[in-house]
Amino acid sequence: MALELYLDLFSQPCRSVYMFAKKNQIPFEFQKISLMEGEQHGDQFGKISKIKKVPAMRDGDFCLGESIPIMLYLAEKFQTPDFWYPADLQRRAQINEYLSWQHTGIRMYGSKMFWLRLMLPKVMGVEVPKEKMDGALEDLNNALNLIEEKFLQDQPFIGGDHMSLADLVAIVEIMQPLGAGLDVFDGRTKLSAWRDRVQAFMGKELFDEAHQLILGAQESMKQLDPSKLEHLKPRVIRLFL
Ligand SMILES: N[C@@H](CCC(=O)N[C@@H](CS)C(=O)NCC(=O)O)C(=O)O
Repeated sequence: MALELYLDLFSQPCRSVYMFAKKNQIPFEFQKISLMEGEQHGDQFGKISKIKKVPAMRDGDFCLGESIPIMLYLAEKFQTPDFWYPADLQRRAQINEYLSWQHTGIRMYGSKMFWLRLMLPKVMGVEVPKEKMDGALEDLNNALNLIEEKFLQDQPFIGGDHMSLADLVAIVEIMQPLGAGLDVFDGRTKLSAWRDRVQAFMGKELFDEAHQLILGAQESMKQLDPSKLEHLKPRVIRLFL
């Protein structure tokens, strides 16, 4: 049975797993789980992901959730090049530092911006108080400053001289607010130059393909029937407002 990846490319961690597998020519079957339609709550998917979140992976009888362990599993199983997750003790530790920080350090701020700027006000008809938006923007900017000043410093990549898992995980998270029309690269020359290096390394075709859904969200959401998102409303409001 082919290795299966359960993904929705609206999701940041799904995009990193998707691009990692594609870039490393790892054979897999793409199993689409639509978050907007609540497919992650289904019983069938519950057998694949104990936490009912994407990304998830099935390799034979073995199932795994969480993007980082999935990519590390794929890296080991398919012996991907060392630079993704270097064997060198201190370089690996630096990459681990970013991979541990990002969950709470930036991912949630990128998601929050997507929901506060686009989904809640423009799709679900929920008013977002100005102070909530201002606070979210400040959190996101602080996280981006930290990436530029502390993680990147004057290195070409977060992982040092070469692209690594840390850079892949970072780029998909930093791209998320663009889906809601917020250009986080505007005025950030260091971050923009890094984005260009990551994009060139991954290949523009793969990069664009992986980000097509999120970058087209403002248009595609206009076609969506808002009543289909009612099931998400209470949780999103509790999380972000
Ligand atoms: N820490 C996890 C995050 C997984 C996660 O939160 N996935 C979200 C999409 S980005 C999800 O499946 N949400 C569905 C839900 O919470 O109902 C990872 O890196 O894989």
